[in-house]
Amino acid sequence: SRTPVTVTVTGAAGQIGYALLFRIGAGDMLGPDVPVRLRLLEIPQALKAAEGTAMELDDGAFPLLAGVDITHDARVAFDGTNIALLVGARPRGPGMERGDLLEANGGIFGPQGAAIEAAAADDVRVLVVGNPANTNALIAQRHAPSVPAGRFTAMTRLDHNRALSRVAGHLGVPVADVSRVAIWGNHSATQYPDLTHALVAGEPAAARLDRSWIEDDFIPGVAKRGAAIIEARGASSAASAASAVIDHVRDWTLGTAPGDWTSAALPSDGSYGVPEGLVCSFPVTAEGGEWRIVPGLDIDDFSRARIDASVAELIEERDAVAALGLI
Ligand code: NAX
Repeated sequence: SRTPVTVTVTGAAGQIGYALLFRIGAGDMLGPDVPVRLRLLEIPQALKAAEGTAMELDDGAFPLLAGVDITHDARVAFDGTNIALLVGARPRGPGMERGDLLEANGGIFGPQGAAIEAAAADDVRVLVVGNPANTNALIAQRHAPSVPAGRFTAMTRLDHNRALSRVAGHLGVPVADVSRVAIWGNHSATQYPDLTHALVAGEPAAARLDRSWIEDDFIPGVAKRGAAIIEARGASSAASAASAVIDHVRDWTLGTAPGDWTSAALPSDGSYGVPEGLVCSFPVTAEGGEWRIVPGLDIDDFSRARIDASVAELIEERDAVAALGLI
């Protein structure tokens, strides 16, 4: 039997953790032949709740689950880890300014990046879910200089999946018929969900979509979907976010479908005019365990302005954390 893959989940006692851990245990993330050892990182006040979740994982009797360790020490949590899912973050509290939020999260993601640098396996792959996800990923990446920068990613797969589903619902087609949608920029309200290159059953989607639907319904509907979920459910997206984590890591490790792409935020190589190093969402493919930004797409004026606006926000966040000495 194979050596288990070590997967670290931070914020494991939170609501995304609760949905995510059982999907991992069931083998949905790495495939049905890959045993997994889980490491749960939580803050001391939440360790007891994490232990409760671990008891339920035991009760799942998952054949692929080789063990569950729980700790509040990042060095222990990331020791030998192959896949690090950074879900736990500091939420914005009442009266908290954006600078306070960035600083509080810098205090989490800087040390976690340093612990990954010091302790993780050579092949470590990192996905940041905790918000502000792109900039938290940038902070962690800068604290792990010997890990290839491209191993640090932030999650825009939930936004991508929301976009796929919204197009499919609008046109009355199965989700599987929709391909080549893209999320550009920041995982925030400035993100740009792009249908310019989208296909429906292999044909250009644009031919079947009104410009006004795209601009007045689709784009704001995807960008504000998180708020709509909170309004309806009384809590932020959790199971859908966990499902997007599963999709992101599965595609990263096993590869994207031929002819299609997905979306992920990763350090820019300068593609599409996005400043190098900025953790920005792009259309991407994965092969051999590495993401590649889809090259050579035509960017029209509307898309250019939307991408630039979201990138400008990422630059502001980067400059703010630099000014705070967090990177
Ligand atoms: P919860 O508040 O339910 O859980 C967060 C957990 O993180 C808590 O149990 C807390 O104790 C823990 N935590 C806090 N600081 C920690 C630290 N330093 N080390 C380890 N654990 C720590 O939030 P949940 O709904 O699970 O959401 C988690 C994060 O995902 C939030 O930042 C949220 O904004 C973000 N999201 C990101 C999404 C994305 O698409 N990128 C979508 C879903 C979600 O909103």
